[in-house]
Amino acid sequence: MRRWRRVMACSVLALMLTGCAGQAPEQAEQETLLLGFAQLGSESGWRIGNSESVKQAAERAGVQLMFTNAQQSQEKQIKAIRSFIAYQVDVIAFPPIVEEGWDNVLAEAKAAGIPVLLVDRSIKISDPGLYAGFIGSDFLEEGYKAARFLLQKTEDWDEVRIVEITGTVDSTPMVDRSRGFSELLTGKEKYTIVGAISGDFLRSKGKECMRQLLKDYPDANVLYSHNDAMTFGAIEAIEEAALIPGKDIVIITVDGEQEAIDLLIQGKINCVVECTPLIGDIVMDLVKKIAAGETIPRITYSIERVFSEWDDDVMDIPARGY
Ligand code: GYE
Repeated sequence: MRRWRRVMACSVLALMLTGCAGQAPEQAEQETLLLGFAQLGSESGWRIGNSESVKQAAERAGVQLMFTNAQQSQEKQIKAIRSFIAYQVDVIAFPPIVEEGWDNVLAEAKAAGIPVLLVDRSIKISDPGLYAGFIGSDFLEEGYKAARFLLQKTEDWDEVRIVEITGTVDSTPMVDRSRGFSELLTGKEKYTIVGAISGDFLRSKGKECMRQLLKDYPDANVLYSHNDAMTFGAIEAIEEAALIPGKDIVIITVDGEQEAIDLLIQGKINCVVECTPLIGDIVMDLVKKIAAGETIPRITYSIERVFSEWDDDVMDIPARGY
């Protein structure tokens, strides 16, 4: 077990970094596990829900949290991790914004004896010993789920011309959601992905991308969007073009934010592949195990479902919480 440490007053940590899970004053001198969490940004409702989940779970679990927000910059994320190393936190957890470029900073964490948990997104790395494990969604499976819905929905169509709005280039969800989706369509002649552009998981860019895609491929009849935020923007562009979302263009989205479920109920979205950001409690469990020197599974996947226009229970879907 690494140095579980005497915790300084929260206000001192807060000077250095934003966000600090509350600690009752009488607990302040107890041995407490200190977790550095380097969030990647706040690009979507999903991400904001994820940050909340981590903060609330830390509080529930009595874990002292140093929480940073890199505002979509890998450089800032690396800087935050370096500050956690300098501060000698017990465990570092972070969702890597992209897959490459982590070798040096993770080698530094290892040299400092600080274990690392990958949350939400994964990495490509030469030495797999540089992190303890991964907790998040199976993005390849999400791509398969999206394709399975489409195959069934378009069974009796002659031609399926798909436009794809992808997430942040070289991020795990972007790579695997694309790969899983196209893998199941390969070799099926009537299916063509006519155009794909990255909308960086942002609502504003989703709208821009869809405007461009409708201009370039006016005969597209399906949109596969890698997250809800971009889908919301794309729906605005579709309606601007006097087309009916969910009818003229079949829409498949990933995440399952409340707003996406509402649009599914309205018939503007046809299929929502769930990807849950509410993984804070599992993160804390794993962090405690790692800090106690226990081995954790290499991969822990969230259990997720698909919501679609064919479900009888769409009206009864419990509030999503993000
Ligand atoms: O789908 C998107 C967010 O990495 C799974 O990132 C996450 C993705 C999520 O911005 O909304």
